[in-house]
Amino acid sequence: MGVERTFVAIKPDGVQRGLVGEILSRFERKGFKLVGLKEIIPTRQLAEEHYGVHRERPFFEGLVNFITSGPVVAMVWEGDGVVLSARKLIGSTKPLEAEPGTIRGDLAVNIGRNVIHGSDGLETAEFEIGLWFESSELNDWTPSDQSWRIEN
Ligand code: D4T
Repeated sequence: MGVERTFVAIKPDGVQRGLVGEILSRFERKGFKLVGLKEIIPTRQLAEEHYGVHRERPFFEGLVNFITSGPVVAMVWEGDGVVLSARKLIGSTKPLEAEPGTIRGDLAVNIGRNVIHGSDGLETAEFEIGLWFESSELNDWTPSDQSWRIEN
């Protein structure tokens, strides 16, 4: 399938605060298609690979401790332009700078507890989907109302 996919994860703070349904519904209502979903407490190895680009940053250790501290809801969403659009739905990394109407703008105040992650580009999305999911965990399916959401 050549359709665009992105990786999104509700971090432990979002799960602990009971925001899973609220966040899922925003992606559903936008019109994207959920093709993978699971709850997982990440191993340190998974967390360190996921945040590998930040390995030298001072917040790396705390970030890995946090992301491995409890359940994460890992998702793959599909649709035209979904990588960039998901970043827009999520909002700025710093919740206090995130616009109202975005997930972080509405639901978070702290950069270290910013509720959700979304891949920041096509290549990152491919890497992160492969890191968090087996291909057998991803589903190709056609929503019965698809023709109402996309131009055919
Ligand atoms: P993630 O990757 O979690 O979606 O966040 P972003 O893509 O929006 O932002 P990022 O990669 O720059 O940061 C990754 C992660 O690290 C935390 N963080 C970041 C932190 O705790 N302190 C900091 O100073 C920064 C820059 C928040 C998100």
